[in-house]
Amino acid sequence: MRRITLAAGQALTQADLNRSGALPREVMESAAGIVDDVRERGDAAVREYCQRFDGACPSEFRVPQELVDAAPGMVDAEFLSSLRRAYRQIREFHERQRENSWFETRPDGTILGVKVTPLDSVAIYVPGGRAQYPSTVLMDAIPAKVAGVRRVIMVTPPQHDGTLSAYTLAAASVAGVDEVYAVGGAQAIGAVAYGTESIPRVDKVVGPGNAYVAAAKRHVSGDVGIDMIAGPSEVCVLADASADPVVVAADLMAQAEHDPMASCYLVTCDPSLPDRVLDAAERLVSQSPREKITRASLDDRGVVVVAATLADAVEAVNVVAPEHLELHCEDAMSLLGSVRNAGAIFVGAWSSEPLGDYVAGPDHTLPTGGTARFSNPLGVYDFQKRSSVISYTPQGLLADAPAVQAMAQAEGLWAHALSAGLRVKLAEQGEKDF
Ligand code: HSO
Ligand code: ZN
Repeated sequence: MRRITLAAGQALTQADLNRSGALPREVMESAAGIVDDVRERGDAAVREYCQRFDGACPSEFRVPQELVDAAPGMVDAEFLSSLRRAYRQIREFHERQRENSWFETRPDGTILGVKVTPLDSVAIYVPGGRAQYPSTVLMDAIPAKVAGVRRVIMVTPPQHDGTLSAYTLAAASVAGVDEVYAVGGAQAIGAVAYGTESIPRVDKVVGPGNAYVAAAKRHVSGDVGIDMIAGPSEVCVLADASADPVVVAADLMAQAEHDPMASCYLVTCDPSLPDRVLDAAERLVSQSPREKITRASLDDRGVVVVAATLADAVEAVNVVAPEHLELHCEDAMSLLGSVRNAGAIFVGAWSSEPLGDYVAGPDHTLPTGGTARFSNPLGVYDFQKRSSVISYTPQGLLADAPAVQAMAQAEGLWAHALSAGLRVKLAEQGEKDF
């Protein structure tokens, strides 16, 4: 891990972090080419890319519903009951995010409000291939279902034999996904954005994926809704002298093992802690079946920041704006007020980040790459849209029309003034059935 030592009052900078934020141009171009080809040639193009990138292409992209329904019976009982526990807790958490329509009536009877409507159809992208992420199925599908989306389809790359894992299908069944398609990569994003003969076009596509998926989402954005562009996973542990170095090491490794590109940050005001954490990590990592990935992430992308005071350390965390933040400090809850930028905040040493990955309830699709400065965890709000509602009475019209006329005149918009002015006359004549 690279070490940065800050003098008292010295701020961490983006340059110190050396984050490779933007998607490489070759990736953007290649993903755009695939999406455009799928848009033009439909299933035939999807088939070709599927064969080329996944090494297999199912004869039908749609996974028969009987297979999805049967999947919970194919997985071990402990996994299934854990999945159901996770489902309940994630659903309960997301129920609180549901936004309701609201209306208010002015004294003159005019009604104003917001009508909240679920999106008609969405696609959730679930990464696949080597890794299996049934947890991501729950995290992406549950908020959509809680929002009231009628058609939630899932797209995920097939395994080398062209099938999907029973774990992923079981999660789709438990989460109530309506249709499952064994298709991944940029070609899946193109398919759900524009529709093909066998894959439906949807209103929005969400969920994490590799750089090609992210680039494809950026390319289709505007024609179809997207959530955030997800980058590699990140964790930042803010620790003081009270932290247990072995626990901190395990938590850094839990993120590092996702991806050689995952970024782990250790921010501390205890100069002796980093070496103790790194020693512990060295001992643990050799026991990991994912040693290579974990090491690559920690060695190439890990950063240790040693600040002079706890307050400076918290400010450094705000500059990192990590996807996940763990607070391993005495009286961790008291720091919460000064943390401004983080996707999910795990307060206190008991709050292991993997609890949030799987079962706690909050969503694990979170802003990465510093975007926690301005964006949110995936939530029910991503699947609901709002329409303004405006309903005037004659009294309301008479009160507001002069302002409309004056402003329309200033803007040189004659018919705007006419539209309000005509109604003033009608209201004054007491025309009721207009
Ligand atoms: N930590 C990952 C989510 C995940 N972990 C899925 C395990 N499975 C990104 O938030
Ligand atoms: Zn994880």
